[in-house]
Amino acid sequence: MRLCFATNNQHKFEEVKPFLSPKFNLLKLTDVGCHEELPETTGTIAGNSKQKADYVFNKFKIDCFADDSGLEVFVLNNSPGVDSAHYAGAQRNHQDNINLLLNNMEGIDDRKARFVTIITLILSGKYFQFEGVLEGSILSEQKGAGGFGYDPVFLPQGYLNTLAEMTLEEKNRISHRAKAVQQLVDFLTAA
Ligand code: ITT
Repeated sequence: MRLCFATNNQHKFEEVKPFLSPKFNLLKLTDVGCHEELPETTGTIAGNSKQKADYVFNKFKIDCFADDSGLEVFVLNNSPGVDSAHYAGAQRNHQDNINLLLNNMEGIDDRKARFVTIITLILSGKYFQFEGVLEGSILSEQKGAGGFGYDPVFLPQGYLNTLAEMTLEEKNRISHRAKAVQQLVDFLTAA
Protein backbone atom coordinates (compact mmCIF):
# COMPACT_ATOMS: atom_id res chain seq x y z
CA MET A 1 0.00 0.00 0.00
CA ARG A 2 1.36 3.43 -1.01
CA LEU A 3 0.89 5.84 1.88
CA CYS A 4 2.27 9.37 2.10
CA PHE A 5 3.32 10.79 5.48
CA ALA A 6 2.32 14.45 5.18
CA THR A 7 5.13 16.03 7.18
CA ASN A 8 8.05 18.33 6.50
CA ASN A 9 9.61 17.32 9.80
CA GLN A 10 12.40 14.82 9.07
CA HIS A 11 12.62 13.78 12.75
CA LYS A 12 8.97 12.74 12.77
CA PHE A 13 9.53 10.76 9.56
CA GLU A 14 12.51 8.89 11.07
CA GLU A 15 10.50 8.05 14.21
CA VAL A 16 7.48 6.79 12.29
CA LYS A 17 9.29 4.86 9.54
CA PRO A 18 10.19 1.77 11.64
CA PHE A 19 6.52 1.18 12.46
CA LEU A 20 5.38 1.11 8.82
CA SER A 21 8.30 -0.20 6.77
CA PRO A 22 8.65 -2.55 5.03
CA LYS A 23 5.01 -3.65 5.19
CA PHE A 24 3.70 -0.35 3.82
CA ASN A 25 5.26 1.72 1.06
CA LEU A 26 5.83 4.93 3.02
CA LEU A 27 6.29 8.01 0.83
CA LYS A 28 7.70 11.41 1.74
CA LEU A 29 6.01 14.63 0.64
CA THR A 30 8.78 15.15 -1.94
CA ASP A 31 8.08 11.66 -3.36
CA VAL A 32 4.57 12.83 -4.34
CA GLY A 33 5.76 16.21 -5.68
CA CYS A 34 4.89 18.31 -2.63
CA HIS A 35 7.62 20.83 -1.83
CA GLU A 36 5.63 23.43 0.08
CA GLU A 37 4.79 24.10 3.72
CA LEU A 38 1.49 22.54 4.81
CA PRO A 39 -1.29 24.78 6.17
CA GLU A 40 -1.74 24.74 9.98
CA THR A 41 -4.26 27.46 10.75
CA THR A 42 -7.18 25.86 12.60
CA GLY A 43 -6.00 26.65 16.14
CA THR A 44 -6.29 23.07 17.43
CA ILE A 45 -4.06 20.01 17.23
CA ALA A 46 -6.88 17.82 15.90
CA GLY A 47 -7.86 20.49 13.38
CA ASN A 48 -4.33 21.06 12.13
CA SER A 49 -3.76 17.32 11.84
CA LYS A 50 -6.83 17.01 9.59
CA GLN A 51 -5.95 20.18 7.67
CA LYS A 52 -2.49 18.89 6.72
CA ALA A 53 -3.81 15.50 5.61
CA ASP A 54 -6.65 17.18 3.70
CA TYR A 55 -4.22 19.42 1.84
CA VAL A 56 -2.13 16.50 0.60
CA PHE A 57 -5.10 14.28 -0.22
CA ASN A 58 -6.90 17.00 -2.19
CA LYS A 59 -3.86 18.24 -4.08
CA PHE A 60 -2.01 14.98 -4.75
CA LYS A 61 -4.86 12.43 -4.71
CA ILE A 62 -3.04 9.91 -2.56
CA ASP A 63 -3.83 8.02 0.64
CA CYS A 64 -1.96 9.82 3.38
CA PHE A 65 -1.68 10.66 7.05
CA ALA A 66 -0.53 13.71 8.99
CA ASP A 67 0.79 14.13 12.54
CA ASP A 68 0.11 17.25 14.56
CA SER A 69 1.74 17.31 17.96
CA GLY A 70 2.17 19.69 20.84
CA LEU A 71 3.59 20.09 24.31
CA GLU A 72 0.97 20.98 26.92
CA VAL A 73 2.30 22.45 30.17
CA PHE A 74 -0.29 22.30 32.93
CA VAL A 75 0.69 25.47 34.78
CA LEU A 76 0.82 27.47 31.51
CA ASN A 77 -2.81 26.66 30.68
CA ASN A 78 -1.67 23.88 28.35
CA SER A 79 0.47 26.15 26.20
CA PRO A 80 2.48 26.05 24.00
CA GLY A 81 0.07 23.34 22.73
CA VAL A 82 -0.92 23.89 19.14
CA ASP A 83 1.68 26.70 18.95
CA SER A 84 4.60 24.45 19.98
CA ALA A 85 6.50 24.74 16.68
CA HIS A 86 6.46 28.57 16.70
CA TYR A 87 6.20 29.31 20.44
CA ALA A 88 9.08 31.82 20.37
CA GLY A 89 8.27 33.21 16.93
CA ALA A 90 7.93 32.62 13.22
CA GLN A 91 11.54 31.44 12.91
CA ARG A 92 10.30 28.10 14.37
CA ASN A 93 13.60 27.54 16.19
CA HIS A 94 13.74 24.67 18.69
CA GLN A 95 16.38 26.30 20.92
CA ASP A 96 14.48 29.62 21.03
CA ASN A 97 11.32 27.70 21.97
CA ILE A 98 13.09 25.86 24.81
CA ASN A 99 14.64 29.10 26.11
CA LEU A 100 11.25 30.81 26.20
CA LEU A 101 9.63 27.83 27.91
CA LEU A 102 12.34 27.69 30.61
CA ASN A 103 12.04 31.46 31.16
CA ASN A 104 8.27 31.23 31.49
CA MET A 105 8.66 28.43 34.04
CA GLU A 106 11.40 29.98 36.13
CA GLY A 107 10.64 29.61 39.85
CA ILE A 108 7.58 27.43 39.21
CA ASP A 109 7.46 24.16 41.16
CA ASP A 110 4.60 22.49 39.31
CA ARG A 111 6.40 21.19 36.17
CA LYS A 112 3.70 18.75 34.95
CA ALA A 113 3.44 18.49 31.17
CA ARG A 114 2.41 16.14 28.42
CA PHE A 115 3.02 15.58 24.75
CA VAL A 116 0.02 14.97 22.53
CA THR A 117 0.01 13.60 18.99
CA ILE A 118 -3.04 13.34 16.78
CA ILE A 119 -2.66 11.46 13.51
CA THR A 120 -5.25 11.88 10.77
CA LEU A 121 -5.41 9.13 8.17
CA ILE A 122 -7.23 9.59 4.88
CA LEU A 123 -7.80 6.22 3.28
CA SER A 124 -9.89 5.98 0.09
CA GLY A 125 -11.43 9.34 0.99
CA LYS A 126 -12.42 8.28 4.52
CA TYR A 127 -11.05 10.02 7.64
CA PHE A 128 -9.72 8.39 10.80
CA GLN A 129 -7.91 9.90 13.82
CA PHE A 130 -5.57 8.31 16.36
CA GLU A 131 -4.26 9.98 19.52
CA GLY A 132 -1.22 9.33 21.68
CA VAL A 133 -0.22 11.01 24.96
CA LEU A 134 3.00 10.94 26.98
CA GLU A 135 2.88 12.32 30.54
CA GLY A 136 5.95 13.83 32.14
CA SER A 137 7.54 17.00 33.46
CA ILE A 138 9.70 19.91 32.34
CA LEU A 139 13.23 20.06 33.74
CA SER A 140 14.83 23.38 34.59
CA GLU A 141 17.77 22.70 32.27
CA GLN A 142 18.44 20.78 29.08
CA LYS A 143 19.78 17.22 29.11
CA GLY A 144 20.75 15.15 26.07
CA ALA A 145 21.36 15.79 22.40
CA GLY A 146 19.05 13.32 20.68
CA GLY A 147 15.49 13.67 19.44
CA PHE A 148 14.17 17.11 18.48
CA GLY A 149 12.04 20.00 19.66
CA TYR A 150 11.43 20.03 23.42
CA ASP A 151 12.96 16.56 23.99
CA PRO A 152 15.99 17.89 26.00
CA VAL A 153 13.71 19.37 28.71
CA PHE A 154 11.02 16.66 28.79
CA LEU A 155 11.33 13.94 31.43
CA PRO A 156 8.78 11.15 30.86
CA GLN A 157 6.96 10.07 34.02
CA GLY A 158 8.73 7.11 35.64
CA TYR A 159 12.03 7.60 33.75
CA LEU A 160 15.41 9.04 34.72
CA ASN A 161 16.38 10.19 31.21
CA THR A 162 14.91 12.93 29.06
CA LEU A 163 13.62 12.01 25.60
CA ALA A 164 16.80 13.59 24.21
CA GLU A 165 18.93 11.15 26.23
CA MET A 166 17.11 8.16 24.75
CA THR A 167 17.88 6.34 21.52
CA LEU A 168 15.25 6.49 18.79
CA GLU A 169 14.25 2.91 19.74
CA GLU A 170 13.81 3.87 23.41
CA LYS A 171 11.75 6.97 22.56
CA ASN A 172 9.66 4.85 20.19
CA ARG A 173 8.79 2.44 23.01
CA ILE A 174 7.02 5.13 25.06
CA SER A 175 6.33 8.27 23.04
CA HIS A 176 3.06 10.04 22.25
CA ARG A 177 3.82 9.62 18.54
CA ALA A 178 4.59 5.91 18.91
CA LYS A 179 1.26 5.34 20.67
CA ALA A 180 -0.67 7.10 17.92
CA VAL A 181 1.30 5.39 15.13
CA GLN A 182 0.79 1.95 16.68
CA GLN A 183 -2.97 2.51 16.52
CA LEU A 184 -2.59 3.58 12.89
CA VAL A 185 -0.62 0.41 12.08
CA ASP A 186 -3.13 -1.82 13.88
CA PHE A 187 -5.94 -0.16 11.94
CA LEU A 188 -4.18 -0.50 8.57
CA THR A 189 -3.26 -4.12 9.28
CA ALA A 190 -6.87 -4.99 10.07
CA ALA A 191 -8.30 -2.97 7.14
P1 ITT B 1 4.86 19.12 10.18
O1 ITT B 1 3.71 20.04 10.51
O2 ITT B 1 5.40 19.33 8.81
O3 ITT B 1 4.55 17.68 10.48
P2 ITT B 1 6.10 20.44 12.45
O4 ITT B 1 7.44 20.38 13.12
O5 ITT B 1 5.57 21.82 12.07
O6 ITT B 1 6.09 19.47 11.19
P3 ITT B 1 3.95 20.28 14.35
O7 ITT B 1 3.16 21.35 13.68
O8 ITT B 1 3.21 19.06 14.82
O9 ITT B 1 5.09 19.72 13.41
O10 ITT B 1 4.77 20.97 15.50
C1 ITT B 1 4.92 20.40 16.67
C2 ITT B 1 6.08 21.00 17.43
O11 ITT B 1 5.99 20.44 18.74
C3 ITT B 1 7.44 20.58 16.87
O12 ITT B 1 7.97 21.51 15.99
C4 ITT B 1 8.26 20.47 18.15
O13 ITT B 1 8.69 21.73 18.57
C5 ITT B 1 7.23 19.97 19.15
N1 ITT B 1 7.20 18.49 19.16
C6 ITT B 1 6.33 17.65 18.53
N2 ITT B 1 6.62 16.37 18.76
C7 ITT B 1 7.72 16.39 19.54
C8 ITT B 1 8.54 15.40 20.10
O14 ITT B 1 8.31 14.10 19.88
N3 ITT B 1 9.56 15.78 20.85
C9 ITT B 1 9.82 17.07 21.08
N4 ITT B 1 9.13 18.08 20.57
C10 ITT B 1 8.08 17.75 19.81
